[in-house]
Order: sequence, then C-alpha cells, then structure tokens
Amino acid sequence: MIAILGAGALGRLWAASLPARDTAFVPRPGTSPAGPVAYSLKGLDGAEHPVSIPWLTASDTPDLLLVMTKAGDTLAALQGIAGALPPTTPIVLFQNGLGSQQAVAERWPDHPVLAASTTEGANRPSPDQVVHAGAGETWVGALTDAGRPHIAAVTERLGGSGLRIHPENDILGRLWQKLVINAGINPFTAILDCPNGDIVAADFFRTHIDDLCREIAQLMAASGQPASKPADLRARIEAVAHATAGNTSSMRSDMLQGRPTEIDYINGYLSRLGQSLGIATPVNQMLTEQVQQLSPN
Ligand code: KPL
Repeated sequence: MIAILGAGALGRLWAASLPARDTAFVPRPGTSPAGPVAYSLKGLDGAEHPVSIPWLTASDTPDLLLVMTKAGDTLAALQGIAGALPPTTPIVLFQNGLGSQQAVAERWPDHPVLAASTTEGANRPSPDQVVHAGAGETWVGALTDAGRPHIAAVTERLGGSGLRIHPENDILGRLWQKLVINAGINPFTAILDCPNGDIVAADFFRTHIDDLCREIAQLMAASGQPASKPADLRARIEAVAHATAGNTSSMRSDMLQGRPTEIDYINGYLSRLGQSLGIATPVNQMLTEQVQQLSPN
C-alpha cells in the first residue's frame, strides 16, 4: 500500500496514476473522513476519468509514503504520521524548493528518506477536478544513507504509474537545478501577476534577473554545486519561461487563491543561505519580501 500525504493536484495525479487499489490518502491526525476522495482526472489526451481513492485506515501498513504537501506544511504533516510508520518504510519528499527536505532528513536521520524532483504539470481548476497539464519526468534519490538502498525499488514502484521516473544519485543537484528555475520565474510571476512567458519582456524582470543569477551562481559554488555562469542560469530560466509561457506558476496560483506561497523555500531559502555563508543576496531578499507582502504566511 502506497500512502500519500497531501491531496492537492500533484498528490491526486499520482494517486490516480499508480495501480488502482494500491494507494490511499493519509487523513489529518485525529480525523477519520467518511467517504473516499472522489474526483475526475483529465489526462494528457483530454479525456476525463472518474477516480476514487480511499483514506488510509489504522489497519493499513504503508510500505511507501509519498509526501506531496506544500513545503511549509511538510514537517508538521509528517510528525502526525511518522509514529505509525514502520522504520523501514521509505518516505519520498516531493516538495518544491529547498529547506523542507533537509529539515525532514535532519529530524529522521536513520529513516530511509528520499526526495523526488518532478516536472509533471498538474492543476486543480475546481475542488473535484485535476488536470494533467503537461507530461514531465521525475527523478528519485536518497537524502539519508538509509534511503540509498531503496532508490531502485522506489523508482520501480513509482514506475507503475506510467509516468517517467529515473533513479538519481545526486538528488540535491537536481533539486538545485529546479530551485534555479523556480527562483527565477515564480516570484516574478506573482509580483507581476502574469503567466510565466510574460515575465521575460517585463522591465522589473530585466532590471533584476542578472543580479539574481549572479547571487544564485555564487551560492551554488559556495554550496559545492558545479560552477554555473550567471548568463547560463538566465538562459535556462528564460527557456523554461518560454516553454511554459501560458502557465500560471504555482506561486502565482497560491497568491491568487489566498494561500501561503513557497517563497520561504525558494528565494527565502537562498537569502537565508546567503546570510549563513556571508554572501550578499539583496535581490533574493527583495523578491522574498515583495511576495510575502502579497500573500498570507
Ligand atoms: O515549476 C514551476 C512552478 O510553477 O512552480 C514552473 C517551472 C515555473 C512552471 O510553472
């Protein structure tokens, strides 16, 4: 049984894609919801399928836990279920940004903790509808030593979804690559309140993007990541902004729906990292503060 913590768009996409009757959503601690989680999934071909996923019960023993909560909710949500989880059950973290994954690995250093970096696109236009908006790829790797022996089996198990999954020995590197993209797109889309593609021509983006990329390149080098030229980082950010031109970023979507954003785990993480490494990060700091003013925390 694969338990899924977090029934947002991504959690529902994975629950619907994994083999039927092999998944269950983890209820909030202290609650025992009545019926299953019912919704429709619109696939990449545009066809809609009804989906019904049960809640995990006290008699179920998950042999894999997928954590699909927002970065800021992860530690508290895991604390609610960790006591009921066998010590050998791998936990796979799907959060955006960085910071929440390290917090979990530090809290449970002896547990098999893995992380996934995914480019699958999913959104939830209404509470009972999920749209698989774009085919992506997912990389899975270990965050703790105890997680390492589980990489192959977890990758194979997740492969049952039909989504494209790869084992990754350097998952931190993957998470950094995604962080660069999220740090260079998401706050601009939230502040400018526009789809991803529109940021590239905006004055606010053009004024700050080179300094932002310089800050990120310095932070990556100081964190042991392979050296990247700021101009290359900018080119990658702009390529993804163009490739996802019509998309509403996850941060803009959170902001529009009055939900807390993941800014503290994206530019906020970079800004805190800069403070701890003695590297000035005024652009990350400014973007963090502006997004924090736009949305509740
Ligand atoms: O990952 C994304 C997000 O919205 O969080 C991007 C790549 C910016 C696509 O929208």
